Amino acid sequence: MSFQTTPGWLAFHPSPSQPQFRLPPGAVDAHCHVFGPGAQFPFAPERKYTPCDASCEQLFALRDRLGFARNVIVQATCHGSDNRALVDALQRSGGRARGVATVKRGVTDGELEAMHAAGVRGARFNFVRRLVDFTPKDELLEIAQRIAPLGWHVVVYFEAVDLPQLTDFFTALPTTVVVDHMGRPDVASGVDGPEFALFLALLREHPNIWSKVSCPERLSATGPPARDGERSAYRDVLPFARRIVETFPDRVLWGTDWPHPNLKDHMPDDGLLVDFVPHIAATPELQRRLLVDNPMRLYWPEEWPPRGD
Ligand code: 0GY
Repeated sequence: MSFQTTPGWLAFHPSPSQPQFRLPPGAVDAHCHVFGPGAQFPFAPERKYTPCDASCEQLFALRDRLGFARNVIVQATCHGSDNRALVDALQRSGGRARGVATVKRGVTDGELEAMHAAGVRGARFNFVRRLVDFTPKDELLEIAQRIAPLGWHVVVYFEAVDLPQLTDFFTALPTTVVVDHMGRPDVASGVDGPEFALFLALLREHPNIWSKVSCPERLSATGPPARDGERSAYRDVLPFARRIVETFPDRVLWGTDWPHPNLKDHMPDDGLLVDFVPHIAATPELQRRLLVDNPMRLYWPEEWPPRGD
């Protein structure tokens, strides 16, 4: 099947630069996607956008170029709850990728077990209205109860403005809960503003809730580097990510978000995104927790901590 991309769709960067920041050995890109290829893995009829193809081979080439050891591949909404492209990518990764799927109420135990065997370790609940239709909370809670015995966690994606009405649901979930992209704060409202305070309070009061400190390119108003060759970018997002990393160093994850769906203004250079990391995690210790210890503990617990023999 061939697909026409959404008008204005920006394709991922064709030749990302080599990061200046050297990732610690074993670093995990804990938020990235595969799209199709559509001819092999058709996009879902209920999707809200049609992306360009972005295959697992291209993702693994980026992993190697940037210096990551592993990936966590997150099911994108353009594939709905058809996880075949995700599972195929996990199976082709040689054990170097784990996944977060989208599942619906009708999923069978056998399907969950097959996904687990392929490397799925979480289910994603999406509350961003431009991306998905509404799913009733009782259905999501039921799914969370089904996946909990497998040791999976729940990944949630929402806009900061919706947090007040979602908090009761998040705090009732029986698993670890990972929030995508810092709960998408409006960075113009300030790192000490009431909206971000609510998110910090959620993390402080609920030790099972983690945050990805990813996607400065999505959250920034100041944007990418002003001139060619400058590597410092997305300065307005820095204080938000830094606050979370320094306050909750054992519950943070980072990922590229390749291939960067739905960006309208610019497509980031993934090398520059990696160079953002030492600005939000300033010490080797914080960098190691963010990029290695935390994702390994969550996604490869059988290998973590490593045995010292
Ligand atoms: C992201 C962000 C977006 C899209 C999706 O699954 C998706 O379609 O997550 C977005 O448009 O903000 O994390 O990739």
